[in-house]
Amino acid sequence: MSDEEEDIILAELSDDELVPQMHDDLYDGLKEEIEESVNILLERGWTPYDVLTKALVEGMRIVGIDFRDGILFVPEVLLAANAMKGGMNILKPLLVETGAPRLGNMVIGTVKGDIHDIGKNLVTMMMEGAGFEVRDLGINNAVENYIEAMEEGEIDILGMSALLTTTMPYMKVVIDTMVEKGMRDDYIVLVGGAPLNEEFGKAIGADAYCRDAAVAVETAKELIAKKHNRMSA
Ligand code: B1M
Repeated sequence: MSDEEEDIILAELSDDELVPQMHDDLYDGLKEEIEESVNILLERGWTPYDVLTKALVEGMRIVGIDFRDGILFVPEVLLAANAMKGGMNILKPLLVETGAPRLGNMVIGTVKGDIHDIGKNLVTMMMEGAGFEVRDLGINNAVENYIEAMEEGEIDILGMSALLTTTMPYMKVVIDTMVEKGMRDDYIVLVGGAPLNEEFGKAIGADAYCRDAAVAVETAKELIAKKHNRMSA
């Protein structure tokens, strides 16, 4: 860190200065600074969603570009992820806080071989905030974990996340197993993660591919409403 950077007083920056500073701090894995800045933006009246998307998610997008280009490596990206999680922990209760009626139950997890969980955690928060009850299975989930969790509770939606081109095909393993067990039609299956697209979602037999957490919420609401209409028809 340069001397100049050490002198920065975050609270004295305008919003237009603070947000790029947060992108830098995330890049540098500075968890405490990220937490302080998140609190500053909230105190200034920013919505938790705006802080999340404009400051944190955008910062992580920049990290992703330099990771791809070999400028950042795993240890640095882990620090960035840790800083991001610090910010997300402050936002979580605010995003989850809801007077919304219960809309349905979801099980979500990152697939086998994959340990990326920031996107999944974000989807979990937004779904909870929208009124869904979410059971988060964490990372690296074999098909058995998903099946067991669905069989254990009154689950409406299965959500799967994958961030690697090598792990995304595992989603099809889970869906095929659901078909084999005759349980596929009982659930709404939503998939997401940076390397996926709509075509892939269709090809593996998911109900929908969700580009981001907000789309996941909208899609879940829409498909749950359709399911209820079908059941009451
Ligand atoms: Co990884 N990594 N990583 N990584 N990592 C990517 C994914 C990569 C694209 C980076 C790059 O090269 N540009 C690349 C994948 C390349 C590919 O497959 N084509 C990659 C690689 C190669 C790897 C390793 C193999 C690196 C190595 O070891 N050499 C390794 C693999 C480990 C493993 O999983 N087995 C690895 C490791 C890691 C870290 C551990 C260092 C860390 C993860 C920390 C953590 O998650 N706790 C990490 C990170 C942070 C990233 C990047 C930089 C950021 C991912 C992220 O958190 N994004 C990522 C680059 C990128 O994605 N551009 C990269 C922010 C998050 C909010 O977005 O996860 O996309 P995202 O989630 C979004 C949507 O996708 C969607 O909604 C979310 C919110 O809007 N969504 C869903 C996600 N899941 C959903 C589920 C749903 C619905 C929507 O269900 C209904």
